[in-house]
Formats: sequence, C-alpha cells, structure tokens
Amino acid sequence: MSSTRHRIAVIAGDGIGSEVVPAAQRLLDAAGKRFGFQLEWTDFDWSCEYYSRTGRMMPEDGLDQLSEFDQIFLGAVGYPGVPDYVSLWGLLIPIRRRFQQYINLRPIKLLRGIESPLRKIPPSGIDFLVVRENNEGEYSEAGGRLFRGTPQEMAVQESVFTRFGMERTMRYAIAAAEGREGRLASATKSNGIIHTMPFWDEVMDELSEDHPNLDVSQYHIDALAAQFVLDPGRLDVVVASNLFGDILTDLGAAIIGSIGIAPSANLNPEGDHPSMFEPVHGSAPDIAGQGKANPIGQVWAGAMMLEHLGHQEAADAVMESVEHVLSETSIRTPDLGGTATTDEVIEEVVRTFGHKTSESQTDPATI
Ligand code: GGG
Repeated sequence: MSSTRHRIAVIAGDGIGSEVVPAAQRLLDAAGKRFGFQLEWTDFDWSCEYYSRTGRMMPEDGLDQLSEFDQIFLGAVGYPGVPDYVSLWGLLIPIRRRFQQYINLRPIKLLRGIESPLRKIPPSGIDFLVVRENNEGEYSEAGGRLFRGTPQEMAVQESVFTRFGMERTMRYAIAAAEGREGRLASATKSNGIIHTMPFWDEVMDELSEDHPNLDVSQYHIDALAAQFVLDPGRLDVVVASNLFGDILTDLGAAIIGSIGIAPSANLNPEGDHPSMFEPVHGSAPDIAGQGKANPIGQVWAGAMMLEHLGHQEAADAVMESVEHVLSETSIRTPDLGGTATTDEVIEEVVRTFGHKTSESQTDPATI
C-alpha cells in the first residue's frame, strides 16, 4: 500500500537548531511509519555559518527553491558575529513574507508533568492560543538613519498596519476563538501609540460586530502581560501585532515552564504556499554543542506541522508521548530542572510513542 508523501524543506539553522531538528525528525518519522505517511526531508544549510562563507543567509534563488516544498521545518537562526537583524531579515522574514505566512500561531499550554513558575495555576490549567500578525506591523523596513556619527544622529522606524493585514489576522483569531471557548483578547496600546493602535482597535471593533456571541476584550499590552502572570486562566485566544505577539509569547513560554518547549507555526492558511514550523526559541549559543538543548519545542512545532498536513491523529499521538514522558518519568533537559541530554529525551519519547501507539492499534497489520 503506498503512503502519502510530503516534501519538507529542512533549515536546521544555527546553534542548537542543528541538535533539536534531527531529534524531532526521528519522532516525526516514527509517526509517519505508524500512521501511514512519509516525510521526505531535504536539508538546506542556510545559516549564519553559510552567511560567513557566502555573504548571504540563503542563495539568491532560495525562496524559489523553497516554493517547491509542501512545508518548511526550521530550527533556529542567529549566531554571535552576525548582527541579528542580518540573520532575521536575510532568512526568516523573507520566508514569512514571500509565502504569505501571515499568521504566527503560538499555543501556550502547560503540558502534563511540567511545573509552571507561577505560584497560582488555574484549576483548568494554562491553555490559550496567541495569534500573532506575522507579515507587517512593527517589523518594517520603512525608516532610516540620519547624521551617522554626529551629535545629531537619529533613527526613524515606521510601523506598517494595513486594513487588509489586520483584518485577515483578526478574522483568523475570531474563527479560532469560535472553535474554542469564545473569548478573544486583543492586544493594543492605543493610549501611547496614537495612529496605528487606534486603527487596530477600530478594525477589531468592526469585525467583532458580526460576532455578537464572541466575548471580545481589548487590553493594553502592559496590562495583558500582567494578566499572563496573574490570571492566565481567563485567556482563551489572544490576537496581537507582530512585535506585541512576539514579546507576549516569550512570556507565555516562561509561564509554561521553559522557552525550550514552546512551538510556533507560521501559517499560510489558504495553503497556496508552504507554511513554516519552528520552535519559539532561538539558537542559544550559550548551550550549543553541549547536547543538552530541549527538543520539545521543535517536536511540538513538528506536531503542528503534522496537524497542518492533515494528520491530526499522528500529531495527538506525538504530543501524548511527550506528555507521558514528562509526567511519568524524570527524564528532562536542564532547562526543566533535569540532567538528561537532547538524545536521552527523544529516545524515551520515541520508545513511548512506539509502545503507546501499538497499544492503541487494533489491526496488527498496520503496526
Ligand atoms: N526558532 C527560530 C528562531 O531562531 N527565532 C529567533 C527569533 O529571533 N525570531 C524572531 C521572530 O520570531 O520574530
């Protein structure tokens, strides 16, 4: 019987990216075997190291090369010696924009077996979704530097908020909230940022009018940050601009135990282009090469990729194995207070995955 094949471009990138990506691939391959699909991986060595050799983060036709793939699986980007605006604007941001990956989806969920640093955890746990606008906003090339090296030196940075860009993001967030508990929190700062943020709020208000059953609240970003810490149980779906969403989700990652766990999906919801799946964390040069990076953020990003490819059952099984290992064993990397290596964690998750999924299979021929 032939199984579905998916062509996946792999950019492991820098630092711990090249440690956590192969670890996650092992588990995703096992999921493919078990659930009857095949992930055809193609590696690209685009990274800061590539930049040091070639003066570019990716070749001139890099985006054309990626357009041939179904999805992109990315590790981490950035390394000391290459300015971080070069690595981001030379690789990650062009991919997000060319492929209209205008949604950056970041689940904030406390996994079974992980202790949150928060003292008060709501009885229902922590489980909400951040929808980050991913193509415009504060991440903008508009602006410039003047009078460099003189006492009058100055910089101007323009944000770009379009009705089109905001509407498509907010509509996605509204649909996500309607599929969950019906609560949507919109991150604003209209008291201090007097052009773009009132515009953001107006568009949110307009769209909300068509969804009277949805409970929509606007929070100033500072108050929302406090809410993440003080009462995360009230949150269901959060919609935020590019920068606000980025900052909030590092805080979100912290309250679910470690930035090493948090995943993110850069989605082109229409499926006209590849989407890209990556952990929220960066390349972590301080621990790179030591074999102790947490692979769970990359694995969870992989589970989101499986879900996007239509393999919901496989995605659920992957995350069930992760949660089983976290809740039933003490095997965890140092960021979670353990002593295990990246390989030891993934070894145990793969072993559990084989065990648990074969337990739940009824037809031995498919095992
Ligand atoms: N996991 C990808 C990565 O290395 N991200 C680092 C980063 O700085 N990302 C910025 C962003 O998501 O806007």
